[in-house]
Amino acid sequence: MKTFYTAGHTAHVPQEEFEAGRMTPAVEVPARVETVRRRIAERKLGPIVEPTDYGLAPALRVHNSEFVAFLQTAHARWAQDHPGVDAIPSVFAPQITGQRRREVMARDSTSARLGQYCFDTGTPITQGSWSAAAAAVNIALSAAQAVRLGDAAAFALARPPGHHASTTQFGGYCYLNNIAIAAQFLTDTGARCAIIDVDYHHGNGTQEIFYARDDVLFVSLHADPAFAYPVYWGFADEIGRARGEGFNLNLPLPIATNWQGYREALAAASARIRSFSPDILLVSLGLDTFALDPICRFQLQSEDYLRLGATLAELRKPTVFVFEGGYNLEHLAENTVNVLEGFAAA
Ligand code: OKP
Ligand code: ZN
Repeated sequence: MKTFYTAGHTAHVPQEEFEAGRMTPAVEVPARVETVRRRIAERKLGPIVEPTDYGLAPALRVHNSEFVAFLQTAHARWAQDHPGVDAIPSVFAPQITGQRRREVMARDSTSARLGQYCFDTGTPITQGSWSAAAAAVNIALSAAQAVRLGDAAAFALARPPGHHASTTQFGGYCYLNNIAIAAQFLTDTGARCAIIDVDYHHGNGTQEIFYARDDVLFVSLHADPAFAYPVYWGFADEIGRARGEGFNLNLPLPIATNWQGYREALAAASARIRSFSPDILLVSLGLDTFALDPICRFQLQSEDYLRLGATLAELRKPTVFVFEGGYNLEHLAENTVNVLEGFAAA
């Protein structure tokens, strides 16, 4: 299996996020991808390949163009007034709509723009966020292209992650939705795509992007939003809208879910994917379901990731793995490679 990777991600070095009333050290850091890259090389999983540049057009198929334009210049604008600190929004006013919002936006205030295009305070825009986010998109697209051209599977070892980024908002450590852009790119070539999101957190951005559509299936296993981030999304009654009704499946799971509980939900997810009959499966591969993850509360063990990979392989579909969360730097590489090896061995 090819792994797509570029050192471009190291330009994105968030310092701190605002969480639970104070600034805390960032957990979505360059070492995450670097440790996984080293283990893939050690385990001889396959070649590590630089991505191709696809430009911005694929991202603009799923994201609002003003949102993307803002992301590109946000740090430079912010730095004029706040040199040396990352950009984090401090004002959110979703209730201000219509004419008043247009007036405020016309004033072009960076603070209003940040609040408009972001939904949390945990996703700082750093000097290198844009270039890294754009590189992550190219990684996901390159992995998608490899599978489209006949590889049985490919791994997009990308950061920052993407699954929380919606059409018009960044958040949850995500700026551009790597997997949604890849799925749209494949759909545009005529492939029928299903996305399974196994990150601990609900992929609210991916859900939103495809919510009213029946051509891309979104299935997510995640911590119940009743107790977990992203709080507002991921409930079981979010089933899609209009033509998309029945093409969004959320499987919220309780605190302390272990492999026994996880495998049951995975069986339900697999059944829906089989009935959808995709040409290509895309996996939002978060490893933050691990028992020792510092910010999450599930109980999967390292050997369970071999089982997860094997279960995904049983779907017998060309598969694009796209890296998302996972914050235990000691075990992240082992767990990630276990999924890929479990998949390849099945
Ligand atoms: C990104 B990915 C909860 C704070 C949560 C944001 C988590 C983003 C996770 N107390 N902060 O899905 O792994
Ligand atoms: Zn996560």
